[in-house]
Amino acid sequence: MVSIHQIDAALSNGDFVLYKQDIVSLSDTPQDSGIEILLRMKNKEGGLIGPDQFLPVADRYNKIVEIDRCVVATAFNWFDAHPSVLKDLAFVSINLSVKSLSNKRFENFVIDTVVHSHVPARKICFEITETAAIDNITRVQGFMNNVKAIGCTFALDDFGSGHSSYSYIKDLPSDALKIDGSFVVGMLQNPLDYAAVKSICEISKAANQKIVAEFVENEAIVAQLKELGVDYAQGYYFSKPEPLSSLKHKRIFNS
Ligand code: G
Ligand code: G
Ligand code: NA
Ligand code: MN
Repeated sequence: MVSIHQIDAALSNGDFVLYKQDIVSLSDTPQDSGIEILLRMKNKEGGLIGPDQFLPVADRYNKIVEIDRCVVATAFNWFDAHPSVLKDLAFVSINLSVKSLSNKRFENFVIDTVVHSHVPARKICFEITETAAIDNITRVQGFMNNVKAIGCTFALDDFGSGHSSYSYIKDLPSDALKIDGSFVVGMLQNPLDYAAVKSICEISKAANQKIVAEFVENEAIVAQLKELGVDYAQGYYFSKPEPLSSLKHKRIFNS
């Protein structure tokens, strides 16, 4: 774990770096695929560390909303500077902590950023990641409804694990569920994991939610997910997290 001083220093020195991982459409329309933005932090040695090393510390010191603000600002700045990259992306998912959603000033900042950007709002999906149970459901509903009103969508991240429960589908106006990767990796070996994936698929359909599976590591799982009606897959089978800036060079390899 890093210290809160390192996090503060990283925020003021611009040492947070955006990575991305592909989210691939499982229908026969690859143009529907998108990316998730993933956060990394530069450490003293010049290496990069992942969210598990700094988000728990940031959470304890109430710095999450500042980090989410930094991610949103950096991502929109980057896409406004590289608009052609968006032609190949159906959507860009950005993680927001559920704690940030209870902050009205953060809501105003998000709406202001989306409205003043050239990124089409319909291409932005916010993934709600939970480090804690939602303590003010009315405020979270307000955030989601106001941000949906300008055209963005929402996914419930890591669905089925931690605090994320079926009641959130009833209470929150989400558009997609992301099945927690811990159920997906071993779903062909472990009947309990398979049953969890299947039941989340069933409830997703009943609730008219798109379904995303993460931690998809092989072709056999892809085939099973297609059979269950999963819409999107993300994982090492398709691509590893890589710097967002690598998107600039994508066309060179494609054409
Ligand atoms: O990429 P990695 O496996 O390290 O990400 C682990 C988790 O950290 C993700 O599943 C996500 O929930 C969270 N995360 C990644 N990037 C961000 C971010 O920019 N903001 C927030 N709040 N959480 C993030
Ligand atoms: O918290 P969230 O689920 O958004 O973050 C996903 C994290 O899981 C990323 O940090 C990434 O490094 C990791 N990850 C991505 N794809 C795979 C995968 O196929 N298998 C495993 N085990 N981990 C993955
Ligand atoms: Na996520
Ligand atoms: Mn997840």
